Amino acid sequence: MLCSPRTATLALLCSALASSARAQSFSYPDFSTSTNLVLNGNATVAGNILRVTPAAASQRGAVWYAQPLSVVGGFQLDLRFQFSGQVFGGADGLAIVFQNDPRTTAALGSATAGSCIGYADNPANPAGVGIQNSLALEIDTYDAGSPFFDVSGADFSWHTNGTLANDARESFSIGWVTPSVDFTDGLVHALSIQYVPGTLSVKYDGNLVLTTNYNFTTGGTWTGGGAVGGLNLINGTSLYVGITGATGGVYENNDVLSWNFSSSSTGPSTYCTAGTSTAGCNASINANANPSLSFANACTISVTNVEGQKNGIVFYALNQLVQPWSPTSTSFLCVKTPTQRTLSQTSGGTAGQCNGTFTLDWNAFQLANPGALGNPWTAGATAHCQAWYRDPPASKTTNLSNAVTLTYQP
Ligand SMILES: [Ca+2]
Ligand SMILES: [Ca+2]
Repeated sequence: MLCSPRTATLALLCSALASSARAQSFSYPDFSTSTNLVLNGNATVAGNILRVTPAAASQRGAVWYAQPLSVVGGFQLDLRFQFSGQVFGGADGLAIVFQNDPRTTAALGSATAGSCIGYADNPANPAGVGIQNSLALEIDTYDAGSPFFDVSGADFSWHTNGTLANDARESFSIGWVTPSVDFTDGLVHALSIQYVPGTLSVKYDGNLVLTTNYNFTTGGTWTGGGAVGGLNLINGTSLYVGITGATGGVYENNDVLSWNFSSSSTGPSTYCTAGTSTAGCNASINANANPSLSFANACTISVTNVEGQKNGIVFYALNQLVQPWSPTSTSFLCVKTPTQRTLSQTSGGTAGQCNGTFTLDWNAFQLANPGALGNPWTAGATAHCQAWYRDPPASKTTNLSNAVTLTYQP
Protein backbone atom coordinates (compact mmCIF):
# COMPACT_ATOMS: atom_id res chain seq x y z
CA MET A 1 0.00 0.00 0.00
CA LEU A 2 1.20 3.49 -0.74
CA CYS A 3 0.82 5.79 2.24
CA SER A 4 1.73 9.25 3.38
CA PRO A 5 5.11 10.05 4.89
CA ARG A 6 5.40 10.03 8.61
CA THR A 7 8.07 10.62 11.16
CA ALA A 8 9.44 7.53 12.76
CA THR A 9 9.98 7.42 16.46
CA LEU A 10 12.89 5.49 17.79
CA ALA A 11 12.53 3.55 20.98
CA LEU A 12 15.54 1.78 22.35
CA LEU A 13 14.65 -0.81 24.91
CA CYS A 14 18.03 -2.26 25.68
CA SER A 15 18.36 -3.96 28.97
CA ALA A 16 21.18 -3.00 31.26
CA LEU A 17 21.60 -6.73 31.66
CA ALA A 18 22.55 -7.15 28.00
CA SER A 19 25.71 -9.16 27.77
CA SER A 20 28.66 -8.00 25.75
CA ALA A 21 29.02 -11.56 24.55
CA ARG A 22 27.78 -12.46 21.11
CA ALA A 23 24.86 -14.64 22.06
CA GLN A 24 24.18 -17.56 19.75
CA SER A 25 20.57 -18.13 20.71
CA PHE A 26 17.59 -16.42 22.25
CA SER A 27 14.12 -17.41 23.31
CA TYR A 28 11.01 -15.31 23.84
CA PRO A 29 8.19 -17.72 24.73
CA ASP A 30 6.17 -14.52 25.01
CA PHE A 31 7.07 -10.82 25.29
CA SER A 32 6.44 -10.33 28.99
CA THR A 33 10.08 -9.26 28.78
CA SER A 34 11.72 -7.49 25.85
CA THR A 35 15.27 -7.72 27.19
CA ASN A 36 17.84 -7.46 24.39
CA LEU A 37 15.30 -6.25 21.82
CA VAL A 38 15.62 -2.90 20.04
CA LEU A 39 12.27 -1.49 18.84
CA ASN A 40 12.11 1.08 16.04
CA GLY A 41 9.29 3.09 14.54
CA ASN A 42 5.80 2.07 15.64
CA ALA A 43 6.83 -1.27 17.12
CA THR A 44 5.68 -1.81 20.70
CA VAL A 45 5.28 -4.53 23.26
CA ALA A 46 1.56 -4.73 24.00
CA GLY A 47 0.92 -6.98 26.97
CA ASN A 48 2.76 -10.19 26.13
CA ILE A 49 2.62 -9.51 22.39
CA LEU A 50 5.23 -7.96 20.14
CA ARG A 51 3.15 -5.57 18.04
CA VAL A 52 5.43 -4.75 15.10
CA THR A 53 2.75 -2.35 13.88
CA PRO A 54 -0.68 -1.55 15.31
CA ALA A 55 -3.86 -1.57 13.18
CA ALA A 56 -3.56 2.03 12.05
CA ALA A 57 -2.76 3.66 8.73
CA SER A 58 0.81 4.20 7.54
CA GLN A 59 2.72 2.46 10.29
CA ARG A 60 6.14 0.86 10.15
CA GLY A 61 8.16 -1.00 12.72
CA ALA A 62 11.31 -3.02 13.20
CA VAL A 63 12.46 -5.15 16.11
CA TRP A 64 16.08 -6.30 16.25
CA TYR A 65 17.85 -8.62 18.60
CA ALA A 66 20.50 -6.31 20.05
CA GLN A 67 23.55 -8.42 19.20
CA PRO A 68 24.67 -10.07 15.96
CA LEU A 69 24.04 -13.80 15.79
CA SER A 70 26.06 -16.45 13.99
CA VAL A 71 24.26 -17.57 10.84
CA VAL A 72 27.04 -18.82 8.60
CA GLY A 73 27.03 -22.40 9.84
CA GLY A 74 23.24 -22.74 10.03
CA PHE A 75 20.39 -21.78 12.35
CA GLN A 76 16.77 -22.36 13.24
CA LEU A 77 14.29 -19.54 13.83
CA ASP A 78 10.76 -20.15 15.09
CA LEU A 79 7.95 -17.72 15.70
CA ARG A 80 4.19 -17.56 16.13
CA PHE A 81 2.44 -14.69 14.41
CA GLN A 82 -1.09 -13.32 14.05
CA PHE A 83 -2.75 -10.73 11.85
CA SER A 84 -5.82 -9.21 13.51
CA GLY A 85 -8.02 -6.12 13.46
CA GLN A 86 -7.97 -6.02 9.68
CA VAL A 87 -9.42 -2.89 8.11
CA PHE A 88 -10.27 -2.98 4.39
CA GLY A 89 -8.94 -6.57 4.33
CA GLY A 90 -5.66 -5.92 6.15
CA ALA A 91 -2.09 -5.05 5.12
CA ASP A 92 0.86 -5.37 4.76
CA GLY A 93 2.34 -8.11 6.94
CA LEU A 94 5.68 -8.96 8.51
CA ALA A 95 9.20 -9.75 7.32
CA ILE A 96 11.93 -11.76 9.04
CA VAL A 97 15.17 -9.95 8.24
CA PHE A 98 18.86 -10.89 8.53
CA GLN A 99 21.13 -7.90 7.97
CA ASN A 100 24.43 -6.11 8.31
CA ASP A 101 23.19 -2.64 7.40
CA PRO A 102 25.32 0.39 8.40
CA ARG A 103 22.47 1.45 10.72
CA THR A 104 22.73 -1.88 12.64
CA THR A 105 19.79 -1.98 15.08
CA ALA A 106 18.41 1.38 13.90
CA ALA A 107 17.59 -0.03 10.46
CA LEU A 108 14.03 0.63 9.28
CA GLY A 109 12.55 0.69 5.78
CA SER A 110 10.18 2.94 3.89
CA ALA A 111 7.71 5.27 5.60
CA THR A 112 5.80 5.81 2.39
CA ALA A 113 5.04 2.32 1.10
CA GLY A 114 3.48 -0.30 3.35
CA SER A 115 4.26 -2.83 0.63
CA CYS A 116 7.91 -2.46 1.64
CA ILE A 117 6.94 -4.20 4.93
CA GLY A 118 9.41 -2.13 6.94
CA TYR A 119 12.59 -3.46 5.30
CA ALA A 120 12.71 -2.05 1.76
CA ASP A 121 12.58 1.35 0.07
CA ASN A 122 9.71 2.78 -1.96
CA PRO A 123 10.82 2.56 -5.61
CA ALA A 124 8.35 5.33 -6.51
CA ASN A 125 9.58 7.67 -3.78
CA PRO A 126 13.08 6.53 -2.77
CA ALA A 127 14.44 7.71 0.56
CA GLY A 128 17.58 5.58 0.77
CA VAL A 129 16.14 3.51 3.61
CA GLY A 130 16.11 0.00 2.11
CA ILE A 131 17.97 -2.29 4.50
CA GLN A 132 21.32 -3.00 2.91
CA ASN A 133 23.21 -6.27 2.96
CA SER A 134 20.13 -8.24 3.95
CA LEU A 135 17.92 -11.24 3.37
CA ALA A 136 14.21 -10.96 4.21
CA LEU A 137 11.34 -13.44 4.31
CA GLU A 138 8.09 -11.59 3.66
CA ILE A 139 4.91 -12.84 5.31
CA ASP A 140 2.97 -10.73 2.85
CA THR A 141 -0.71 -10.04 3.57
CA TYR A 142 -1.51 -7.58 0.78
CA ASP A 143 -1.47 -8.14 -2.96
CA ALA A 144 0.04 -4.98 -4.43
CA GLY A 145 0.25 -4.31 -8.14
CA SER A 146 2.80 -2.13 -9.88
CA PRO A 147 5.64 -1.76 -9.10
CA PHE A 148 5.67 -4.60 -6.52
CA PHE A 149 3.74 -7.28 -8.43
CA ASP A 150 3.20 -9.51 -5.40
CA VAL A 151 2.45 -13.10 -6.23
CA SER A 152 -0.63 -13.06 -3.97
CA GLY A 153 -2.05 -11.45 -0.86
CA ALA A 154 -0.94 -14.31 1.38
CA ASP A 155 2.52 -15.47 0.38
CA PHE A 156 5.95 -16.12 1.80
CA SER A 157 8.72 -14.63 -0.35
CA TRP A 158 12.49 -14.46 0.23
CA HIS A 159 13.97 -11.16 -0.95
CA THR A 160 17.59 -10.12 -1.29
CA ASN A 161 19.69 -7.72 -3.32
CA GLY A 162 23.05 -8.97 -2.05
CA THR A 163 25.05 -6.27 -0.29
CA LEU A 164 22.87 -3.52 -1.81
CA ALA A 165 19.60 -2.19 -0.39
CA ASN A 166 16.92 -4.87 -0.28
CA ASP A 167 13.85 -4.43 -2.46
CA ALA A 168 10.22 -5.55 -2.04
CA ARG A 169 9.54 -5.81 -5.75
CA GLU A 170 8.92 -9.45 -6.62
CA SER A 171 11.77 -9.38 -9.15
CA PHE A 172 14.09 -9.46 -6.10
CA SER A 173 12.58 -12.73 -4.84
CA ILE A 174 14.74 -15.87 -4.70
CA GLY A 175 11.80 -18.09 -3.72
CA TRP A 176 8.12 -17.78 -2.87
CA VAL A 177 5.01 -19.79 -2.10
CA THR A 178 1.33 -19.12 -1.45
CA PRO A 179 0.47 -21.79 1.15
CA SER A 180 -2.84 -23.61 0.92
CA VAL A 181 -3.91 -22.40 4.36
CA ASP A 182 -4.34 -18.61 4.29
CA PHE A 183 -2.43 -16.94 7.16
CA THR A 184 -4.60 -13.80 6.96
CA ASP A 185 -7.48 -15.69 8.68
CA GLY A 186 -6.98 -13.91 12.00
CA LEU A 187 -5.68 -17.03 13.76
CA VAL A 188 -2.30 -17.68 15.33
CA HIS A 189 0.13 -19.46 12.98
CA ALA A 190 3.59 -20.93 13.40
CA LEU A 191 6.58 -20.27 11.17
CA SER A 192 9.95 -22.03 11.25
CA ILE A 193 12.98 -21.08 9.20
CA GLN A 194 15.86 -23.50 8.99
CA TYR A 195 19.12 -22.67 7.27
CA VAL A 196 21.79 -25.18 6.48
CA PRO A 197 24.51 -23.66 4.32
CA GLY A 198 23.08 -23.79 0.81
CA THR A 199 19.40 -24.23 1.70
CA LEU A 200 16.66 -22.17 3.34
CA SER A 201 13.60 -24.15 4.46
CA VAL A 202 10.29 -22.62 5.60
CA LYS A 203 7.78 -24.59 7.64
CA TYR A 204 4.30 -23.18 8.13
CA ASP A 205 2.12 -24.67 10.87
CA GLY A 206 4.54 -27.60 10.94
CA ASN A 207 4.50 -28.33 7.21
CA LEU A 208 7.42 -27.70 4.86
CA VAL A 209 6.11 -25.22 2.31
CA LEU A 210 9.20 -23.66 0.72
CA THR A 211 12.78 -24.77 0.03
CA THR A 212 15.17 -22.24 -1.51
CA ASN A 213 18.77 -22.60 -2.65
CA TYR A 214 20.76 -19.90 -0.91
CA ASN A 215 24.10 -19.42 0.83
CA PHE A 216 24.82 -16.36 2.99
CA THR A 217 28.33 -16.06 1.60
CA THR A 218 27.74 -16.90 -2.07
CA GLY A 219 24.11 -15.85 -2.57
CA GLY A 220 21.40 -17.39 -4.74
CA THR A 221 19.31 -16.91 -7.87
CA TRP A 222 16.34 -14.62 -8.40
CA THR A 223 13.23 -16.54 -9.46
CA GLY A 224 13.03 -14.37 -12.56
CA GLY A 225 16.62 -15.27 -13.44
CA GLY A 226 20.00 -13.84 -12.58
CA ALA A 227 22.46 -14.57 -9.82
CA VAL A 228 22.46 -12.45 -6.67
CA GLY A 229 25.52 -12.38 -4.43
CA GLY A 230 25.79 -13.15 -0.75
CA LEU A 231 26.13 -10.78 2.18
CA ASN A 232 29.05 -9.26 4.05
CA LEU A 233 28.78 -11.01 7.39
CA ILE A 234 29.84 -9.44 10.68
CA ASN A 235 33.16 -11.05 11.65
CA GLY A 236 32.59 -13.39 8.72
CA THR A 237 29.91 -15.23 10.69
CA SER A 238 27.03 -13.12 11.93
CA LEU A 239 24.10 -10.84 11.15
CA TYR A 240 21.49 -8.84 13.02
CA VAL A 241 18.23 -10.77 13.17
CA GLY A 242 14.88 -9.03 13.36
CA ILE A 243 11.27 -8.64 12.35
CA THR A 244 9.84 -5.70 10.41
CA GLY A 245 6.32 -4.76 9.40
CA ALA A 246 4.23 -1.98 7.89
CA THR A 247 0.74 -0.83 7.04
CA GLY A 248 -0.67 1.66 4.52
CA GLY A 249 -4.18 2.93 3.84
CA VAL A 250 -5.18 -0.70 4.46
CA TYR A 251 -4.02 -1.96 7.85
CA GLU A 252 -4.00 -4.55 10.63
CA ASN A 253 -2.22 -5.50 13.79
CA ASN A 254 1.02 -7.21 12.70
CA ASP A 255 1.79 -9.26 15.80
CA VAL A 256 4.39 -11.78 16.94
CA LEU A 257 3.52 -13.96 19.94
CA SER A 258 6.76 -15.90 20.42
CA TRP A 259 10.21 -15.93 18.84
CA ASN A 260 13.20 -18.24 19.20
CA PHE A 261 16.53 -18.38 17.42
CA SER A 262 19.38 -20.84 17.72
CA SER A 263 22.61 -21.07 15.75
CA SER A 264 23.16 -24.66 14.79
CA SER A 265 26.89 -24.36 14.44
CA THR A 266 29.38 -23.14 16.94
CA GLY A 267 32.34 -24.38 14.96
CA PRO A 268 35.21 -22.37 13.53
CA SER A 269 34.63 -20.82 10.11
CA THR A 270 37.17 -20.21 7.37
CA TYR A 271 37.29 -17.21 5.08
CA CYS A 272 39.66 -15.38 2.71
CA THR A 273 41.90 -16.98 0.07
CA ALA A 274 45.31 -18.62 0.34
CA GLY A 275 48.19 -17.36 -1.74
CA THR A 276 49.95 -19.73 -4.15
CA SER A 277 53.54 -20.53 -3.23
CA THR A 278 56.42 -20.81 -5.69
CA ALA A 279 55.89 -24.59 -5.79
CA GLY A 280 52.14 -24.12 -6.35
CA CYS A 281 50.94 -24.84 -2.80
CA ASN A 282 47.85 -23.19 -1.28
CA ALA A 283 48.25 -23.38 2.50
CA SER A 284 44.92 -24.17 4.14
CA ILE A 285 44.16 -23.23 7.77
CA ASN A 286 41.36 -24.60 9.95
CA ALA A 287 40.68 -25.52 13.57
CA ASN A 288 39.10 -28.59 15.14
CA ALA A 289 36.82 -26.62 17.49
CA ASN A 290 36.20 -23.22 18.96
CA PRO A 291 38.03 -22.40 22.18
CA SER A 292 36.09 -22.09 25.42
CA LEU A 293 36.74 -19.94 28.45
CA SER A 294 36.68 -23.06 30.60
CA PHE A 295 39.18 -24.88 28.36
CA ALA A 296 36.51 -27.56 28.02
CA ASN A 297 37.99 -28.81 24.77
CA ALA A 298 41.18 -28.82 22.78
CA CYS A 299 41.45 -26.09 20.17
CA THR A 300 44.06 -27.07 17.63
CA ILE A 301 44.78 -24.91 14.61
CA SER A 302 46.11 -26.90 11.67
CA VAL A 303 47.65 -25.56 8.49
CA THR A 304 47.98 -28.14 5.74
CA ASN A 305 49.18 -28.09 2.13
CA VAL A 306 52.10 -25.87 3.14
CA GLU A 307 55.18 -26.00 0.91
CA GLY A 308 57.69 -28.32 2.55
CA GLN A 309 60.69 -27.17 4.60
CA LYS A 310 59.47 -23.60 5.07
CA ASN A 311 59.67 -21.49 8.20
CA GLY A 312 56.50 -19.79 9.29
CA ILE A 313 54.14 -18.76 12.05
CA VAL A 314 50.47 -18.77 12.88
CA PHE A 315 49.32 -15.27 13.82
CA TYR A 316 45.98 -13.73 14.70
CA ALA A 317 44.05 -10.49 15.13
CA LEU A 318 40.77 -9.41 16.67
CA ASN A 319 39.23 -8.05 13.49
CA GLN A 320 38.97 -9.06 9.86
CA LEU A 321 40.25 -6.90 7.04
CA VAL A 322 41.05 -8.51 3.71
CA GLN A 323 43.75 -6.67 1.79
CA PRO A 324 46.35 -7.60 -0.85
CA TRP A 325 49.65 -8.70 0.68
CA SER A 326 51.43 -6.74 -2.06
CA PRO A 327 50.44 -5.49 -5.51
CA THR A 328 52.06 -8.53 -7.13
CA SER A 329 51.41 -11.19 -4.49
CA THR A 330 48.78 -13.92 -4.77
CA SER A 331 48.36 -13.71 -0.98
CA PHE A 332 46.02 -11.60 1.11
CA LEU A 333 46.40 -10.30 4.62
CA CYS A 334 42.99 -11.31 5.97
CA VAL A 335 43.11 -9.54 9.33
CA LYS A 336 43.34 -6.03 10.64
CA THR A 337 46.34 -4.94 12.69
CA PRO A 338 47.32 -5.18 15.50
CA THR A 339 48.32 -8.80 15.13
CA GLN A 340 49.74 -11.34 17.55
CA ARG A 341 52.49 -13.71 16.43
CA THR A 342 52.79 -17.19 17.89
CA LEU A 343 55.75 -19.54 17.84
CA SER A 344 58.05 -19.85 14.83
CA GLN A 345 57.92 -23.30 13.32
CA THR A 346 59.11 -25.33 10.32
CA SER A 347 56.65 -26.92 7.95
CA GLY A 348 58.53 -30.23 7.65
CA GLY A 349 57.67 -32.38 4.67
CA THR A 350 59.62 -32.27 1.41
CA ALA A 351 61.14 -29.21 -0.24
CA GLY A 352 59.18 -28.23 -3.34
CA GLN A 353 56.14 -30.32 -2.37
CA CYS A 354 52.91 -29.32 -0.64
CA ASN A 355 53.16 -31.76 2.24
CA GLY A 356 54.24 -29.35 4.99
CA THR A 357 52.12 -28.44 8.01
CA PHE A 358 51.97 -25.96 10.87
CA THR A 359 50.01 -26.52 14.05
CA LEU A 360 49.15 -24.42 17.07
CA ASP A 361 47.69 -25.55 20.39
CA TRP A 362 45.57 -22.44 20.95
CA ASN A 363 44.79 -23.12 24.60
CA ALA A 364 48.43 -23.79 25.48
CA PHE A 365 49.53 -20.59 23.79
CA GLN A 366 46.91 -18.51 25.61
CA LEU A 367 47.74 -20.09 28.97
CA ALA A 368 51.46 -19.47 28.46
CA ASN A 369 50.96 -15.89 27.23
CA PRO A 370 48.47 -14.10 29.49
CA GLY A 371 49.51 -10.80 27.93
CA ALA A 372 48.78 -11.96 24.39
CA LEU A 373 46.40 -9.95 22.22
CA GLY A 374 42.79 -10.56 23.29
CA ASN A 375 43.70 -12.20 26.60
CA PRO A 376 41.70 -12.39 28.89
CA TRP A 377 39.01 -13.57 26.49
CA THR A 378 35.25 -13.22 26.92
CA ALA A 379 32.44 -15.41 25.61
CA GLY A 380 31.59 -14.41 22.07
CA ALA A 381 34.96 -12.78 21.38
CA THR A 382 36.50 -13.72 18.05
CA ALA A 383 40.06 -14.30 16.88
CA HIS A 384 40.95 -14.42 13.19
CA CYS A 385 43.97 -16.63 12.52
CA GLN A 386 46.24 -16.97 9.51
CA ALA A 387 49.59 -18.58 8.65
CA TRP A 388 52.60 -16.75 7.21
CA TYR A 389 55.64 -18.55 5.78
CA ARG A 390 58.86 -17.76 4.00
CA ASP A 391 58.99 -18.21 0.21
CA PRO A 392 62.09 -16.30 -1.00
CA PRO A 393 61.22 -16.10 -4.74
CA ALA A 394 57.71 -14.77 -3.96
CA SER A 395 56.62 -11.17 -3.70
CA LYS A 396 57.67 -9.84 -0.26
CA THR A 397 59.57 -13.16 0.03
CA THR A 398 56.58 -14.61 1.88
CA ASN A 399 53.09 -16.04 1.36
CA LEU A 400 49.98 -16.45 3.48
CA SER A 401 47.27 -19.05 4.04
CA ASN A 402 43.54 -18.41 4.07
CA ALA A 403 42.06 -17.52 7.51
CA VAL A 404 39.90 -19.10 10.21
CA THR A 405 37.64 -17.37 12.73
CA LEU A 406 37.49 -18.73 16.27
CA THR A 407 34.58 -17.70 18.50
CA TYR A 408 35.03 -18.10 22.25
CA GLN A 409 32.42 -20.29 23.88
CA PRO A 410 31.43 -19.93 27.56
CA1 LIG B 1 2.43 -7.08 -0.45
CA1 LIG C 1 5.54 -9.24 -1.59
